[in-house]
Amino acid sequence: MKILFINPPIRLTDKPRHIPHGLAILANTIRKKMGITPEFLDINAHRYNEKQVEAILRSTEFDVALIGGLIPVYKRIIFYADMIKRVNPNALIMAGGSAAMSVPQLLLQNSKVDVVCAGEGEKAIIALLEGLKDYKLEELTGIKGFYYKINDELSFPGGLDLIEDLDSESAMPAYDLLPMDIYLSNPIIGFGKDIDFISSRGCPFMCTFCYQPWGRRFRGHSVDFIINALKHLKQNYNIDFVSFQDDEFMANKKRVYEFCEKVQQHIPGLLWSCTGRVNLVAEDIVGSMVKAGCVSISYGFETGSTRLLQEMNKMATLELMQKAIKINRKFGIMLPISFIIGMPGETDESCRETVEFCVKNEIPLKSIMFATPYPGTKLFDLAISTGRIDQEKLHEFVLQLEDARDFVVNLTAAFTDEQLIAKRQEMIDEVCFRVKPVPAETYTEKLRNLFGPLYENFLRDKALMKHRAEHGGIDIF
Ligand code: B12
Ligand code: SF4
Repeated sequence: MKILFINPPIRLTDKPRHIPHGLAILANTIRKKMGITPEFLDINAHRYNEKQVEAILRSTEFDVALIGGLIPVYKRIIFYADMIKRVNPNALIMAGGSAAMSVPQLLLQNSKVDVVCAGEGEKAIIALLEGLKDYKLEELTGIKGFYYKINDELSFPGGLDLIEDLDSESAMPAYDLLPMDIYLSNPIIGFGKDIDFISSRGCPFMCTFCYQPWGRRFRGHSVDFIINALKHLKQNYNIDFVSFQDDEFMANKKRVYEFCEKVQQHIPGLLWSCTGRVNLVAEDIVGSMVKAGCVSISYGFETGSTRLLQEMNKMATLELMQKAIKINRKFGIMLPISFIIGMPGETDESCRETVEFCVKNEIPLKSIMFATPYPGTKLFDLAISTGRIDQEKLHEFVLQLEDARDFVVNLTAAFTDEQLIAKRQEMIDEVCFRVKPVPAETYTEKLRNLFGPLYENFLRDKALMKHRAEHGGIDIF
């Protein structure tokens, strides 16, 4: 059986920096468990145009195509599924990732995809592919973990339990099948060769705008698994930096401390960043993290309004947010913060509270997204039940979804669409006017302290500097 993985393009306004973890993990799982080495067509990394993709599909032999990603690739899965069936009508198309599992029926009804993975792919894909060696798909529709479309009929025999032990049942991404040189030349947060890594699944919190397919139970890879993967990345790709993209890297304190103890011992000089949460940071843990090479902890503050924090179930307070700012600043590490405008209940007054919070704490309002009801979230259910999204036009709605910097739907009662779009810009402008920027020399000094020679090399690379100036925006202190 010949298997082809396809990573559709995402965030075309930016360079490709994030490796397709889900697909690359499955590619490695298939190689390990079935002894088949799949082909990997990484359209996102290479930014192939349609003609190039079609030519590659024509010259590649494959029986099964596996495609997936997050919700903005929904439309691209549909597009490439069409192309695949045109080029290779007998190929079976399987889709997964949040673009597929948050709207499985919708995707099957509106595309040439045959099968959608309903959750974690590791166990499910092996069961299905093993079955396909001897049987046709029609005979396998009892295998759990997938939605099937056979002769336009949809069926779903049920989901699978979540993986208990990620170390033994999941795998490291198949880095060798990816164009790592492309990913490593586009740093995410750090300087030098920066790679992203996901070391856990699940988040104990339930913010209303967030999609949590893995539920509230935090499941982490062991520290030894992480260290082995990072050692592999150091030895094979000479990485300088790791950006942990976990939903909540700090959810398990014990794991964080153990990681801090071991990382420099095994990979001396490695720098890293991670996601944090205001109720999980404290001076002692951040101190250990910084000693172990951490240079950035990012936070979703979302709003300066206590009322809205409660309404979005953020389980955070303005006091905790201020404490997190102080801690990051005390240790001199970066402080990327994101905000949301336009949650249901947003008013002029709550926008004012956000602006005043930023001004008081001297935070630039660089990253402020429109509240977007992504499928699978509480916000999505609310937008449907209140008629903000027309259930009859769900497919059209999902086709529009991209980056949350783009406005899609107004969830507020206080603003018209135009007012909300204008409000966001007003807030950015006002904070920019009232918060004094960190002087250039202090800023350079801070980056030098954190990154040492990696920063000096960056200063010599004019192209990278230009790109970072245009697309960076996360190096806030
Ligand atoms: C890294 C990441 C990104 C990266 C993209 C990486 C990439 N190359 O695709 C970047 C930073 C670009 C990104 C951007 C956005 N993101 Co994002 N991102 C993530 C994050 C943190 C990790 C994704 C990941 O790799 N997970 C780990 C892998 C192992 O899980 P997985 O992909 O789901 O794969 C498993 C299964 O789904 C399945 N599977 C996956 N693919 C396939 C394919 C087949 C054929 C099969 C059988 C199975 C299968 O098997 C895998 C192993 O079990 C997730 C949060 C999360 N925990 O997943 C959010 C997440 C995916 N992002 C999300 C969102 C909303 C966005 C944005 C739209 C937000 C924004 N603020 O603008 C932007 C979109 C930008 C754009 N213009 O398109 C949402 C998606 C919601 C939804 N309903 O789809 C998530 C879930 C965050 C959240 N909790 O709400 N994101
Ligand atoms: S926004 Fe962060 S803390 Fe809230 S549920 Fe999502 S991952 Fe968890």
